[in-house]
Amino acid sequence: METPRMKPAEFLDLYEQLLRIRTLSEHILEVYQDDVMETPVHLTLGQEAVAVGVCANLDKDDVLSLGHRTHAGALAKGMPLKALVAELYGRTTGCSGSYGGSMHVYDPEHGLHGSSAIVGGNIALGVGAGLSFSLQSKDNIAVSMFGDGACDAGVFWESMNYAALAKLPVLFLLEDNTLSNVMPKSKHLFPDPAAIASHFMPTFFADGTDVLSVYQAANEACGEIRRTGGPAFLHCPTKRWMKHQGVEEEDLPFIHIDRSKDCPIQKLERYLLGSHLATPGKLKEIRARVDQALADAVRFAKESPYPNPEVLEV
Ligand SMILES: Cc1ncc(C[n+]2csc(CCOP(=O)(O)OP(=O)(O)O)c2C)c(N)n1
Ligand SMILES: [Mg+2]
Repeated sequence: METPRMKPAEFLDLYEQLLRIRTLSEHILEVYQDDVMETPVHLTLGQEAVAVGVCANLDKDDVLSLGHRTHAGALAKGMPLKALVAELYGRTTGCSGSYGGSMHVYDPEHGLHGSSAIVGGNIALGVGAGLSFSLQSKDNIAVSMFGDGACDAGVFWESMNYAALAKLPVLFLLEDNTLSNVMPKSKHLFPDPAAIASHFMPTFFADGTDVLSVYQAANEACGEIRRTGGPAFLHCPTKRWMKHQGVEEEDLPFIHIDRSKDCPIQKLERYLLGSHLATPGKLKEIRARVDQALADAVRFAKESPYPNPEVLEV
């Protein structure tokens, strides 16, 4: 892989973003059993690199369309941590005013126009955003981010067909953790979506556990979309560390995870230290900043009000 051409500060920013998402997951693991978050959670533990590597190539006005597994994408696209944490705690200051929870996050200011728990549904919403950009002659990109399970849905194939026909600036981002809930890909998906996509749009591939690999591939894919105005496909195999939903570790016998080798954060740490882009002291400083930001966000959430039941009266 070609090493991305970035300034040292940009490498460190990727590190901080990965850590911010991971630290939130770890907080959820700590408190979830206490019933303080009345929302199902689909954690992004181990999968952080896909969203971070792609979003580092996007502008604020570019759109990211998310499914049910939202935390990494929302934060990487720029949603303030406080807004997401308050939403998880069910407070009115949350990104969806407490009505959405983990699966329905909303922050149009940062290109997050709502996420969908209908598997595959958000892919078409991303295409709609791409159509809107195209009709307005804007050179923005819409990213539809989805899992291998969503590739089983007709809407996935229809969306790619339409985006290619109408030449829309859409990045189809496959975050492939090889699982649809507990079902392995070999049992739920026959074709290789990237191989088929490659017949009608430029197709890219990245190691989804390596943020630099994702950054580089997304950089090329986004460059292609901005140059041609048409769609591209990016396939990122990754690993899900937790069960599909909730806070228990994955224990499917056919899933093998090495928490050091497969960890996007440790991978980047090794690269930063090995190439002298950061010192251990600098990384420690970033970790402290991220911990403080999470503590502030949790305090903000806990001090925020729950919704007033009267708002539900018609
Ligand atoms: C249309 C539809 N069918 C089924 C479900 C139930 N469901 C929720 S998540 C999920 C698996 C999705 O797998 P994938 O798209 O690979 O995403 P991942 O959870 O792996 O991130 C399923 C089947 C749903 N929410 N919507
Ligand atoms: Mg999956």
